[in-house]
Amino acid sequence: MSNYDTSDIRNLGLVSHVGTGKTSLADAMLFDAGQNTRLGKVDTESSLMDFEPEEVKRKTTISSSIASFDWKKARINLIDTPGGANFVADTRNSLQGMDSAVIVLDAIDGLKIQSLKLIKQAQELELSLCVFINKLERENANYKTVVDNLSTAFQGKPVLLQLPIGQEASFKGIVDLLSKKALIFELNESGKYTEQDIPAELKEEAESLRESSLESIVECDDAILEKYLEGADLTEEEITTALRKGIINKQIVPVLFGAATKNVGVHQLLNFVADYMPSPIDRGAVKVISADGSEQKREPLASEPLAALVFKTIADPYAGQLTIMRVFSGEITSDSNIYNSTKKTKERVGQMLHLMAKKQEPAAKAVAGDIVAVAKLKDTHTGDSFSDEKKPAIIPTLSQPTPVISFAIKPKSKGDEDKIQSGLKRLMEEDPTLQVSRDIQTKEIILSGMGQVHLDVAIEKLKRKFSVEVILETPKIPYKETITADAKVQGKYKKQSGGKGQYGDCWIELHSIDKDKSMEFVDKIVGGSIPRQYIPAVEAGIREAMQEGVLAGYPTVGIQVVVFDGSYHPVDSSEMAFKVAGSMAFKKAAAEARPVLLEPVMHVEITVPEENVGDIMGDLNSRRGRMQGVEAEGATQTVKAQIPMAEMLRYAPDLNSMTSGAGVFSMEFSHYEEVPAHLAQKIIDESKAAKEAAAK
Ligand SMILES: Nc1nc2c(ncn2[C@@H]2O[C@H](COP(=O)(O)OP(=O)(O)OP(=O)(O)O)[C@@H](O)[C@H]2O)c(=O)[nH]1
Ligand SMILES: [Mg+2]
Repeated sequence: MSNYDTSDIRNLGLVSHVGTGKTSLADAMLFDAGQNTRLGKVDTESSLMDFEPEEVKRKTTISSSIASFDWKKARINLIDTPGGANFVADTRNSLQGMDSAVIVLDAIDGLKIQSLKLIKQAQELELSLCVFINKLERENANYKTVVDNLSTAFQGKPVLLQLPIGQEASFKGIVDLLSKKALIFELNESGKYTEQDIPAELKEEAESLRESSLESIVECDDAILEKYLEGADLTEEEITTALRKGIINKQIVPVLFGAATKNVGVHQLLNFVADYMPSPIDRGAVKVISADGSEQKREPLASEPLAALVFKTIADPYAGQLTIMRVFSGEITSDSNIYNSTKKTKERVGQMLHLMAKKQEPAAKAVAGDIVAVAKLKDTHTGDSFSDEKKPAIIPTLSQPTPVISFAIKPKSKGDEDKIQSGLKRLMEEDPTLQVSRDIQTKEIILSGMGQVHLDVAIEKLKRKFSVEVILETPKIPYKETITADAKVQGKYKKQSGGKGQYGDCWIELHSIDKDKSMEFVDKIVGGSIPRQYIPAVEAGIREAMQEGVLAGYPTVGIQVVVFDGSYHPVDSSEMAFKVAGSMAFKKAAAEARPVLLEPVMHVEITVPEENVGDIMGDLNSRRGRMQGVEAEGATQTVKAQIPMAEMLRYAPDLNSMTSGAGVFSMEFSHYEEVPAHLAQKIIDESKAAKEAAAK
């Protein structure tokens, strides 16, 4: 266990779309830092970071891993995140533990949609970013194209700090533009290299790149810029200062190069992280919402009140739950009590832990800015905040993405229903995008998630961790409902016949808002027409009613509800009565507001041999597909389209037969759209019929 201060900590993430080499890079960093005796590899199932059986089997990261280790004077908390769209919630949550991230791209494909989305979120969280262009030694590497496409993706300016020496089979190493040295690597796995002069054929290019990078760097510091413009020579220290400043205030996105599986550029990346990436001190204060709703700041100091955020939970059937948190301010010692300000409960923490992938190491305490784990908390989940009980505060979190695919599930052996429910409950604690519900019409257990792979993994975990086997039945389309017009109605619940009665009365207006939002509640009650204490009950009644939409029983979204008037009775009014009134009002209003059915539309990419493209496009038409473009890559073409999920449920076997097994496709959720009227009626009728059948 090493001794370090907040200013030594680097909370660093590896973030980007699937398969670019994030885990390979993490493994190489751990090897170089002496944390592993050999270079762990995803391909040979020896990765330290992808250790869960479901990850090993698929050779892809499913759940982020954390490794804390020392590099020179820095203490690095490395977070390797999944790139797959199925597991994006875990990546997004993990961003909240980081101060900086390396966007790992490969030199073949460069940026892809999922990386662009993640870059956007990282920028919203004000993380400092750099780019690592990986796989330079691989066939078809073309780093120049990748670099050319970077500029529009970032708020900051991409600035090259290195230049590759050769690429594909002729890749030899990198030029460090600032020190003007060529690093020629052995390209085995040792990471060994020799420092040489820049090769003659690269000298000119390196010199002009250095000049333009330097110009971007000096712009980050006015005094140094002035000196530079006057033509004076800059010291190494001045360049370092300006670069560090530019990274911390997000003006600059440095670009570095390497090949993770060959251990090229990894040592240099670690040095770069230690020297330039922000510590929690550089990142500055975190914004918290205090108990009275006001925004406050908490500096990353031991002397500040505690503010910590749980960004990950791991369910273990034997060891219990492992809670992973980022301490933003204050500190936590082992064997103490802490206050969960989200749940308003106290938790007892035992031994504080640091993580090394699968292993846990004891830590005496968590200093401000650190990432730590604790075991066996009772009632704490991902997204919860810990704070000083006397100064309760909550750290705002990113919203969770909503599930896009649902399957009915059945136990393999009868009588396992309870075991399924309790196992799923534990899995949902580690993964908030996994949802379990009952089909209101058919009473089946419905498991919802971010994609087929997500649910397959959940079922494998259920078997491995909780020894219960289930079968995925027919997929269900997660339709939603929304409104297309405004409505203004009264919801009045009155029962006054002898004894204490019931009285709740509210007037509400519905307005349509963005379909990505579920509901916005606006309280415009003035003069106490509804007493303050009953307004949350009105809201609760409305929210409950929204869960079962008026058209076909699907959740209603995209609605602003304004409560603007009402009345009460001094004796008969109760929370219960106002809840019923809210629910009545909503049902009436939604029916009047021209409700419509929404369906999920998927972004689909289908790669097929050239001769099949005609058939594929014809078929997409019959599936209500909207073409987005076709890209040729050698003898194959990739068709991109938006297609309603309902039309894609049996696509895999159909594509197989259209292309004699040569075609592949991937799909991810894109957005919700209104179901065409003639199809909507059929869905509504089916839902009614199912409901009636279940009621019999
Ligand atoms: N040739 C070559 N292959 C690499 C390099 N780095 C990674 N790979 C390979 O790329 C594939 C994906 O690597 P991973 O490290 O699992 O990629 P990832 O970004 O963690 O992927 P996800 O976790 O699925 O998002 C594996 O087959 C690696 O062996 C590299 O520098 N050169
Ligand atoms: Mg990975």
